[in-house]
Amino acid sequence: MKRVSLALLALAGAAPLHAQSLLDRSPNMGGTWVPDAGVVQFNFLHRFYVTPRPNSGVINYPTFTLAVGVPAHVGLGMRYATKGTAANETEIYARWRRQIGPWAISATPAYNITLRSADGEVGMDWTSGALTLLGAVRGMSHAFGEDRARAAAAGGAVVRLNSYVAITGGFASMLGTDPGEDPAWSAGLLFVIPGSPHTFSLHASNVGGNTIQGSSRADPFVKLATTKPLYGFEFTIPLHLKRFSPWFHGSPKPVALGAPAGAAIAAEVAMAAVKFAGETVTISAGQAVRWTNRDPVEHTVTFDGAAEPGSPVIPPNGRYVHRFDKPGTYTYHCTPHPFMKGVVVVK
Ligand SMILES: [Cu+2]
Repeated sequence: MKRVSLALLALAGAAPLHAQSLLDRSPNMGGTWVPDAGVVQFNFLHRFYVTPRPNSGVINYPTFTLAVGVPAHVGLGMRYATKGTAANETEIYARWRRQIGPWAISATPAYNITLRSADGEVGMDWTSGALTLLGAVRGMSHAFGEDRARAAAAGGAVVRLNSYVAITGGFASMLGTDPGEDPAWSAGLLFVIPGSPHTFSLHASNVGGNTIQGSSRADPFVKLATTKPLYGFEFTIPLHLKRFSPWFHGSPKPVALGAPAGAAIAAEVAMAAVKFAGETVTISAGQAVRWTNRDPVEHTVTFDGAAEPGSPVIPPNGRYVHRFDKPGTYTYHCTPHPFMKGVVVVK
């Protein structure tokens, strides 16, 4: 449980590349994406084009993905594309992922309910510093509503400019293309929203519905409808199941951490709304500070430069007391949320 909760904290914090994020893949590739265990991932992908004047209108192509991470690096998911290869195209899938050094491989058996097709993908990616290269082979038992098994190949790249911004591109093609069947492509910018677990992409593509089949060739219906690519965005929302535990268990039990050792508590600091309330407190040597976690997520009190031993993970409704024996200025932060900062001045 502890390992799971630490993984959740990592996802909630500003450590985007440890968690699965949009910065791991190009818009038309599933990559080797598996949500961390105990996390429900909701991705909203929205593409559109605008019809010409005078009757300008926005034609929308949304794809929703709902996936849950279970132990052993497995994700179970469902995709729903309102205007995919077929109307209301629905695909269910499982994905298993394994990391070996810079390589990650994934196997994704899937079933396209709408097209009654057993689909699947084997994906692989390789990361070196800022660069991730992706490749995938796909198979489908009943491609695009026909009684015909087909295969496709896909590739892409992500270049991370820093921890928060990346550029990406990718392509996919059916193997043995039919006349008039064009490859799929996507290109865009990927962002981590700082201080949040959300990632965001702004991109262009010629694919309407992002299922295994839909993302394997240019969407012929899009091609009929417009000469331009679709523009769009994807937004990722990881929901940590643990956060909902108060719905089922009431308020978490109070937990007291640290050793008061008879010291007078001279200052109280609340941890609320992912901030240390009262950023600077001043006490005298030999006195103690008490931190109280009023957030539904875990925090820590971690001193910069190992000036003092820090706290263990402080659960919701947890308290931590620490006595300061030596005068000085002690700056600290929260490990999962490094943007949470505070100062204790000891006179
Ligand atoms: Cu925190």
